[in-house]
Amino acid sequence: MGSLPEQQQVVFRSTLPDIAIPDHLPLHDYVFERLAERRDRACLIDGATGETLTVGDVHRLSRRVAAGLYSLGVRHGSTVMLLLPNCVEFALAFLAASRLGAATTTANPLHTPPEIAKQAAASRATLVVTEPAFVAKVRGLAGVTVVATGDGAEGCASFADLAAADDSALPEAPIDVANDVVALPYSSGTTGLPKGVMLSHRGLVTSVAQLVDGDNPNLHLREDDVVLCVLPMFHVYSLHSILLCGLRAGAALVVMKRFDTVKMMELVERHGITIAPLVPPIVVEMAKGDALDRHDLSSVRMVISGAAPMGKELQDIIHAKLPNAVLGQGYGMTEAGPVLSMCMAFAKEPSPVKSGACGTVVRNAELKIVDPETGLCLGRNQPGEICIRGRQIMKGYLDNPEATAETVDKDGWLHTGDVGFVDADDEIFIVDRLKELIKYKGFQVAPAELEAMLIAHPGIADAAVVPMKDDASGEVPVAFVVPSPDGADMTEDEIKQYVAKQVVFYKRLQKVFFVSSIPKAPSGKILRKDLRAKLAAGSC
Ligand code: 4UW
Repeated sequence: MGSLPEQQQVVFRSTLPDIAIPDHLPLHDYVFERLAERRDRACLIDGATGETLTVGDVHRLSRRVAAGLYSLGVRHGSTVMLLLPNCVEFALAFLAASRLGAATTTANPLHTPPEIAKQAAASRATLVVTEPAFVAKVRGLAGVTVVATGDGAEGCASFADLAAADDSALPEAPIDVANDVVALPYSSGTTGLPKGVMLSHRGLVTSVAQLVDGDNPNLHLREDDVVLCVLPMFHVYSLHSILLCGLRAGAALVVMKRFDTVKMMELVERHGITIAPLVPPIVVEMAKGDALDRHDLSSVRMVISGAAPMGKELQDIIHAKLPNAVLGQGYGMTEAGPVLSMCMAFAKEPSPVKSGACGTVVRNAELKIVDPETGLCLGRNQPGEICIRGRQIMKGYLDNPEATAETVDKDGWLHTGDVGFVDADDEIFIVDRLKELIKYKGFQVAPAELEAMLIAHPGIADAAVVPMKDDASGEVPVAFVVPSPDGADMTEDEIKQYVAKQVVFYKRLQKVFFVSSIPKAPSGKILRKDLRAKLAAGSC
């Protein structure tokens, strides 16, 4: 990837000064740095039972779980897979793996067995922690130890036993903070299939610090804050900005297993939740109906949205319904470590922001906007590809140097595949996406994965999958399919079923259009923009 001499670059920085960020602490030591003074404060609250673990409990239990995982063979450099809905055990297992110098790869427990098997194999996971309900999905994985939470499951190690392990002889792992991977989420990035995103201890420490550390933190979480944890921890937004930022700031987290509007509002009332990190589809749900009016949500002082676009109209509706709360957006991407920008109205000393903006670049980072055609840097108010540089970005994709080089250039700039601009007040607006990615309620759908599946069908000669706008979900995947001679009488339903059987619900095709050819560039690249334009024009 070409780049300009540094002096020709227009680089945007945070409006806040840089801060000192620890570069020697492993992630678990960093989040527990103030353990001594916080030992008795509430840390993780189970939303269903109200059971509360203090900071001291979480620290102690994560050490014991580490000892338990060690006894099951997890070592420095191993990979552990968490296949869990939101639960306290998720946090304990993540911190325990970090302590051992092992990486955690997170997966949606609703994924199908083939999807899980692919990620387990690619990430070289040797141990999976899951709930009894999902044990059947991982029984077939060769050479993988399965740990079950709750009441346990036959043939599995029990999480309760791990949490009771003797940690007195737990060896100190020789963690190299700059290089050892602590989290290995999967993301398709700008193109292709899902890939393991290597986030190091130092990278994640940097990204958390960029939000919550310093005298005037960009995301001001306080020790007396109660943070709603309804977004799935297996996604980097929740893992980073709820779990890790919450732990670092010493706030309490209310862990909710699955989303339900009314239950969520009940929890807000019961626990006096002050911080609500959400995604636009949940905000849409809240804006609908009168549930918001029937509950007292006056404790909420901050509503954070991210992972998908939230327009000005929606932001204005919620603002009118929750006048006590500051509402704003953050912008993240798994590969960016993950946060690129955060709303400045969330800072300790806030500045005013505009509806529809997704924040200002975080501290200790550089952001530029590049013309995708020429590679030249653009100035304010000119839309182009958003690029970010800093210690927080990923080390690279696991076992995939080519894809890494396509995403992070030789000067260290990560090219997001998002189109946006920076306005006169340093606020970032995202206006389009160059990359293939489809986002269903903030979840990633990689077109390449569905296209490979479609092309493997004997009745299909060629296929392309693109996003279609959808009010409830943001975007949904739809396919353009060229039938082969064998597939002349195939129906839309047959194709939808064929895909649905193999994938998690949000990757299901919502529509199939039969076409005689797929538009392609001379290089063979699918002209997705043409297909998206066709959809938008309703000419399919
Ligand atoms: N507006 C428009 C946004 C926005 C957006 C993301 O699944 P990934 O890889 O990652 C994420 C991470 C989101 C996130 C993490 C931590 C955080 O604090 C925060 O803000 C509160 C958000 O979504 O998908 C990355 C892609 O998702 C789109 C964009 O295309 C990006 O490249 N995206 N945030 N506010 N689009």
